[in-house]
Order: sequence, then C-alpha cells, then structure tokens
Amino acid sequence: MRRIKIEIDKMKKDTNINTSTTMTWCPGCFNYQILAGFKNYLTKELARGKKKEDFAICSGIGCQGKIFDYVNLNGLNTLHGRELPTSLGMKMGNPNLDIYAFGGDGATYSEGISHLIHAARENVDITFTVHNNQVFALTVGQPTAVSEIGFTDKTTPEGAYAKPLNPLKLLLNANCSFVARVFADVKQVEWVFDEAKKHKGFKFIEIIQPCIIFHPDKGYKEILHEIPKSHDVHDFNSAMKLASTWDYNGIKKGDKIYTGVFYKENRPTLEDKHWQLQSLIKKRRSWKDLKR
Ligand SMILES: Cc1ncc(C[n+]2csc(CCOP(=O)(O)OP(=O)(O)O)c2C)c(N)n1
Ligand code: SF4
Repeated sequence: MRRIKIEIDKMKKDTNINTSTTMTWCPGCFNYQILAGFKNYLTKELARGKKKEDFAICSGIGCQGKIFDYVNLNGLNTLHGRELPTSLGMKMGNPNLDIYAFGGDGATYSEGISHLIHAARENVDITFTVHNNQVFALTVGQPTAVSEIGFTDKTTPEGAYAKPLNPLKLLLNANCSFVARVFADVKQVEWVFDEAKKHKGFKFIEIIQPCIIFHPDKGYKEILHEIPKSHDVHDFNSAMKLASTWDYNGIKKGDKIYTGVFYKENRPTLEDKHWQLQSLIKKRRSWKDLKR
C-alpha cells in the first residue's frame, strides 16, 4: 500500500518547467543561453526537493521579458520597468516564495531605475537578473543609460553623448547586499543562480548579453576575467575596484570585464523588519491561507 502511495505522490509532483510557446527570439540570441542556464538551475532545485509552487517568476516588456513565456512557473508578466515593485508585491503576498525577476537594461537602468535603487537599499529578498545588451532591443535599437558614447540609431543620429552608467558601482553605492555579473553563457548563468541562492537579501545579477542585431558583442568575450579567488566578497572597496575596470563605454586598452560575485553583505531584509511577514514565514503560509 505504502509503495503505491509513494508512486501516486510521485506522479502528482509536477516538475515540468517547459512551455509549448513558440520562441520568437532571433536565432542565436544570447537570451537562449540565459534561459537554458536558468532552467538547468531550476531543474536541480526541483531534484533537490523544491516544488514548482515554491517559485515565482516576474518579467516586464522587452526581448528578455519573453523568458516569462518560456518557463512554466507561476508569476506575473508586468509593465516595462516595473518588474521590481511587482515582485515586491508578490513577496509581501507570500514571503515564502523564491521570486526570480528579469529585466532589460532599458527597463531597469532607464525606465525603472528608481525601483532598482530602493529594492537594493531595502534589501527585499528576491533575485533580480538584468539582461544587459546596452540597447532597447524590442523597440529596434534605441540607446539606453548604458549605451556607449557615440552609439547611433534613427532616434539618435548624432550618437549618444552621455557617459553610460556603471550599474555595478551604482548598486554598490545603493547598499545592495549581493552584486554579481556574468556573461550570457549557460554554465555561468547556472552557476550564478546557485551562488545567489545561498544569500538572503536583494540579489542583483547582471548578465552581459550582446544583442546580435542591435548591439553585437564589441569584443567583450576577449576581456572577460573571473574575479580572482583572493577577492574578499565582503570588502566593499575591493568590489568597487573590480567594478571600475570597465566603464561600459566601449572597450579601451587595459579594460577588464570581471565576472563572478563582487560583493555580499549579511544584513536584515525587508521581511525581517515586519513581524507579520515573519509570522507567515514561520508558518510557511501566505495571506490567503489565513482564516478571516
Ligand atoms: C512604460 C513603457 N515605456 C516604453 C515602452 C516601449 N518599450 C517596450 S519594449 C521596450 C524596449 C525594451 O528594452 P530593454 O528593457 O533593454 O529590453 P530588451 O528588449 O533589450 O531585451 C520599450 C522601450 C513600454 N512598453 N512601456
Ligand atoms: S533583437 Fe537582439 S535581444 Fe532581441 S531577440 Fe533579437 S538578438 Fe535577441
């Protein structure tokens, strides 16, 4: 009897993270690498005993936003640049969820930058991944806040003139408790999700994801360097130094794009500050499970 019960339970366990939605990314788009890395990570998590309902996904609008359609998890596909407030709402509704939010550089560093800074300061316990292709790709190639000086398109024929933001330095200054960067490579992506999982707090992951149509790789792959093993991830000044070796403004002699975890800090999360959320976490409940 017991054996049959276990088998029925096994059958009930839904581990399918694939969808039947037709993929509309360009052939060869680096977003496929990110998707594969994320799915590999999720597959491992499910094999380790997590259930699909433990996760939620959130994305906005943009090429990268389509990841929502290609991963079979509960979640919300929200407005452009509003992935973070939406994820925060989901986390407040059920603080037991592992929330994975995805945004583009246009959505995050141009349209939604205030959300990014406050989510980092307040240390909401979610994982936020930015697919940085240094361009508004879905709307066919306008410069974002991280496009290099001189980048042109129909809207900016004389070229972008403002120096790009350095998102890692910005996040470090915003008191972000986990700052990492990788290249859009399936292995690196899977690895960084595993690293992020170990941290409690706001996990900022930037993925350098060249857009083969509107902002191709400028030679980034040649200057990628893993962060040296000797780097102390709790050393803010050292993290700043590593983040300063590339300013996102094209490539100059001596530039280095470091990949890996730059910084980690253990400090209370937004959820830690609210007893109501703590109580839900203790009971492994969401608001909807509570009797009215
Ligand atoms: C509030 C708002 N502003 C602008 C748009 C138009 N829009 C849709 S997708 C997009 C570009 C997205 O660029 P990015 O976030 O960098 O993602 P990518 O397409 O490069 O992956 C823009 C500007 C919108 N849908 N909503
Ligand atoms: S336009 Fe760029 S980012 Fe969008 S699907 Fe094509 S290659 Fe990928």
